[in-house]
Amino acid sequence: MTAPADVAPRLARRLHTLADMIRIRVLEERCAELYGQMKIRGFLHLYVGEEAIAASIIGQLDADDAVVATYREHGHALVRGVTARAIMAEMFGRAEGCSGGRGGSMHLFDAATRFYGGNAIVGGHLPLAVGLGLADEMLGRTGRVTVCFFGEGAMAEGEFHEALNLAALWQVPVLFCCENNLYAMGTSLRSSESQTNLALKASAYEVPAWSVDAMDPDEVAAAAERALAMVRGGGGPAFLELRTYRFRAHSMFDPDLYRDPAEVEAWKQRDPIATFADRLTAEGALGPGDVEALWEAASSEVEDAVAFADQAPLEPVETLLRHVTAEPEGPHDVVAEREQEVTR
Ligand SMILES: Cc1ncc(C[n+]2csc(CCOP(=O)(O)OP(=O)(O)O)c2C)c(N)n1
Repeated sequence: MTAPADVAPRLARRLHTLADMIRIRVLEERCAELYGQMKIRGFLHLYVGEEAIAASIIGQLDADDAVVATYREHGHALVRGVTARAIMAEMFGRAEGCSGGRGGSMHLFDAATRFYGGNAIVGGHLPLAVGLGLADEMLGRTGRVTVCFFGEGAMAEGEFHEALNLAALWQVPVLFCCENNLYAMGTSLRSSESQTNLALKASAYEVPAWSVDAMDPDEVAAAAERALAMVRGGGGPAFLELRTYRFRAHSMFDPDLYRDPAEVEAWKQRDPIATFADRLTAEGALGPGDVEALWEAASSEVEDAVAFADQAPLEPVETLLRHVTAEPEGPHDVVAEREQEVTR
């Protein structure tokens, strides 16, 4: 019996997903250490435990697609193609960072890979995603998808309702990906929402919606493949509820007193990296030493990024006002241009 034609590419994609999950994990565990050493300052929100989502979904995107994420976005940026160096330099606040060192952990941005942040306001980036999708639509760039990642906390915000309503009404090509880790800071979903069936909530706007076990990369990949094909083919927006869990606290400032340690431990038993590596090994897709080699490669990549960030320069004081105020004589003096138009 011959194997279906897509078996080899599918296996390659699954191996890639495992490698990407490991890269995210190593990058972030290193960030936690660097935070303790005060090399990274400010806020730091880690994605540890949730890696299957970014790795499985972003791995399926084309270069022309767009990604918009929250402040828990280091992994999304990394698998989208922002280099570990540019990410780490941004964490360190250095000029070589992907946002010039001005954004830090919560504001990674890279126009070249169409990675539109890194957004700190809960729910604030959902309308941005609809705008990106609408722009693609209006400019006739058919076949493109904007993928928007957000936590379940954002579904309590007005922007969620505005974004889903307009995306559905105008059939905008956006895949909404709700990373439901059950807690918005210290507030559990069940203690704050009357409707905890999030796919049902999304489908109230006539958006096709599915709930997925996001501790299983194969489940996420299958759901994303179906949803992306639908959106890409002109079917309007789609929604995925990705059921996941963060293994660490909300941020480095959070003492994490609101979760039962037994609950955290139970979810850790379903660590997507360990279970997926075991599955691929059991299937014979990975041999002895293969998983260790992936961890070592990720470690080398991250250590190179740390060394790079550590010696990278800060932005000089002289240029700090660039992008803050309009250049007085430059082509971007919007006020003067507008005044000229009015007096013409
Ligand atoms: C509009 C707004 N309100 C409150 C906050 C403070 N805040 C930061 S993160 C967060 C929790 C968000 O939880 P969720 O959307 O579930 O995402 P998660 O952090 O779990 O990934 C809150 C309330 C904010 N940044 N923006």
